Amino acid sequence: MRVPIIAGNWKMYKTVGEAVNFVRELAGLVAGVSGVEIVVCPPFTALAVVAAQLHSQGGNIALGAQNMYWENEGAYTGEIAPGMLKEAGCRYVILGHSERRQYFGETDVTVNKKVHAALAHNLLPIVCVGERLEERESGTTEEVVRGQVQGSLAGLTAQQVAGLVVAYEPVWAIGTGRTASAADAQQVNMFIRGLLSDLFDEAAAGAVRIQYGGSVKPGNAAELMAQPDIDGALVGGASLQADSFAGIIKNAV
Ligand code: G2H
Repeated sequence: MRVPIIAGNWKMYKTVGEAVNFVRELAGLVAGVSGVEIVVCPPFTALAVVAAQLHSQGGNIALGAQNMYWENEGAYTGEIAPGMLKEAGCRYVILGHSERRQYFGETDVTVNKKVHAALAHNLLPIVCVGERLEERESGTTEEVVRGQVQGSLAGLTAQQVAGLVVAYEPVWAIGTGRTASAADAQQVNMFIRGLLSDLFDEAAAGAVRIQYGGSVKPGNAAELMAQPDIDGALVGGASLQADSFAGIIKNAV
């Protein structure tokens, strides 16, 4: 039985003050909600204060980061190390988001290094994969996703794969208001689970949680989450207002 995981990817939004107010409001809205794991992923600057706020209010919200570098420390101006995220209170880290791939040159090779580094520091990666519009239209979705999954998860053990999260985010559905249909999302998530069974083993594939991401809203969350291979959502725009994020969370259970 996989517990669904709803993660809010705030991207480059919210100041420290806004972040603290947000988690205070969200806590009130989701108090007592069970059967779903809730994660917020603020910008780096707000991680420590949000961690402190989550700790002081108690409750059921975990913390994640949106990216990290794979080295433990060093002369890497502008980068953040896995141990720093752990110390700041993170349990999760989003890796290989399509915006990182598109604007910051991330590849399956760099994502793979980050995945290994995160696991070595007891951070659970949320590994993002997904095809671009032209790839979907040319019928290469599965080929693209297969390459990303294979490359990003290379060298992991089945046990490590069982504990992480994969987010299927078709690039054409991100921030566009255009959501993949529940059936389309289910089809790719099922493909990913089958692939993980081939690459690792059936137990890992059965345990790994595979989210859908791309314009998830309170209105479409229930149908998406009802699909057998969709185990939660990675939510961008609709995670920035506490009421809409809480609506998605409640519609996921
Ligand atoms: C996809 C998603 C969150 P949005 O990037 O990762 O964003 O929900 O705004 O499409």
